[in-house]
Amino acid sequence: MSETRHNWTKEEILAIYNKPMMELLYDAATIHRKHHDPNTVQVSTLLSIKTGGCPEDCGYCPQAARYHTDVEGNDLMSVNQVKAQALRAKASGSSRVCMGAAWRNVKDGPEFDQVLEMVRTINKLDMEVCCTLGMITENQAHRLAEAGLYAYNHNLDSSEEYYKEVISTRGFEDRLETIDNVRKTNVTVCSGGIIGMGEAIEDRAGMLVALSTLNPQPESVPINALVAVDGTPLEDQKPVSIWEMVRMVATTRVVMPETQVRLSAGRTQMSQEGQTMCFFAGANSIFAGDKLLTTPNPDVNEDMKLFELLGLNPQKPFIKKMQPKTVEAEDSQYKDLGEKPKWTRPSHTIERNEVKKQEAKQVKA
Ligand code: SAM
Ligand code: DTB
Ligand code: SF4
Repeated sequence: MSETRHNWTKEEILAIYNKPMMELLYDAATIHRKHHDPNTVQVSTLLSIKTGGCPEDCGYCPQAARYHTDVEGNDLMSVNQVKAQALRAKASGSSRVCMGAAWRNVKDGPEFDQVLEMVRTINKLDMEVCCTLGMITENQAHRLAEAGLYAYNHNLDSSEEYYKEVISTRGFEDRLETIDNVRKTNVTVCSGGIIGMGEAIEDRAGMLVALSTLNPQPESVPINALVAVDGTPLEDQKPVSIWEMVRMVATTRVVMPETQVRLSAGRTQMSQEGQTMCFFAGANSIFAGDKLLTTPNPDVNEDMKLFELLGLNPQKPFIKKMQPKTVEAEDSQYKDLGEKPKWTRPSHTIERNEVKKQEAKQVKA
């Protein structure tokens, strides 16, 4: 029987990851169908509500201002623009809209108020609403919850050790604290990471230890394959093989039996057969739409053809949890505190990030 455990060790997780493929697939698929309908896949649409110009140095990210990438920055979208996009997403079969902002953390003030209004607007369209806005305080988490937020995405990205090789401007501990702040509300937690950044298999296992030992475990775990974007410090990383992706998905499924495992960035590099193996291994969610935040994603029509071919059905909204009620701004219990939280800034040197920053300065000069 696959009971949810919160005491997985790195050794145990490595042993699962390294099982002979047929055994790993069989175990993961068996656990998957005990906890989920294997023919249902949840579909989310991403919307970049504030693009580029981010002060962080995340080595994988095309939106970091310090690197020279082709991303065009945009100010915060209007509530009406967001509503129009959400309606399009709903018409194309998505049950959730995930709004991403290229921010280090949320700042109280008019822009956050506008995001809260976006959350209220989408919840009223009877869609699940997710946000990924960087670090948030407990009060900000409560304000999002009151607006009707269904999920908050905040990735650990890698193991605590490898995280330091990729990002120097924000700390792993702060990521955990944000997840903890979300947990103090009724908003569900979406947290996962990226493979293919040059990390060891031990780091993948380390990330899964950090996620699976959270109690409760995240309701949703995105597994991203790095999209290596020109100009970022990770531009030259080799694409991860489909076998690694399948192993990562299957291992995630085994250690987090109840979570929604999301096959996230990197699907354009995967064949339909490869994605099918990931679904068999326990992935039961995808991001649909021709764009992720700034990079390409498979065509929606192609995704829907694959669903038809495989007999997969998109999940309806609010199957796992009731729709949150929206509290209007004027009735809110939680005030704008004008908080100035002190999130840590480790500031160690990551050689490849420095090199890319210097190169970008020369291009811009
Ligand atoms: N700025 C916020 C933050 O970092 O929390 C929210 C947006 S951020 C783009 C959300 C997540 O997207 C990151 O944590 C990372 O896991 C993923 N991501 C960003 N760039 C990626 C890339 N090139 N390939 C794969 N995943 C990526
Ligand atoms: C997640 O884990 N992956 C999504 C979502 N959460 C926000 C973002 C992927 C971004 C890929 C790079 C880009 O398109 O900018
Ligand atoms: Fe900024 Fe988020 Fe990109 Fe890091 S991942 S540079 S915090 S947008």
